[in-house]
Amino acid sequence: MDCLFCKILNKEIPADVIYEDDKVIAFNDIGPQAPTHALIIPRKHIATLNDIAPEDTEVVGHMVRVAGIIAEQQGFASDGYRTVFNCNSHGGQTVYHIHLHLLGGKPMGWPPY
Ligand code: DGP
Repeated sequence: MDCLFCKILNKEIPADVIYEDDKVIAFNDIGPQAPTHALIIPRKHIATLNDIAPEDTEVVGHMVRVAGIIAEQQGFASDGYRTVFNCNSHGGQTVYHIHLHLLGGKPMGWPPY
């Protein structure tokens, strides 16, 4: 399967990995939009949010929990942070392996466009 994030998972492409366990890994985004901009991805290839199956809900919940763990580790949990899932073209998704963006370390505005 020609998936960039599967290649990162398989260590075929290098990445700055900041967290990993049996279900997910997290690494720094190549084009950071905040002092911390990490991507949390499941080890299972799931192309988009529309492809989440009933048996995937545990890992998706775990991705959100890992965002909080990283925020604590990086020291901005209490100040706050932004998490984003982009889905398909209107959502701005460019890599078709679901990923949770974690952005922190500065105040962020809303709406995000
Ligand atoms: P999205 O637009 O939501 O699909 O986000 C994809 C993100 O992936 C985007 O913020 C840039 C990041 N990205 C793309 N290619 C690479 C790469 O090779 N390495 C890393 N670390 N991040 C990448």
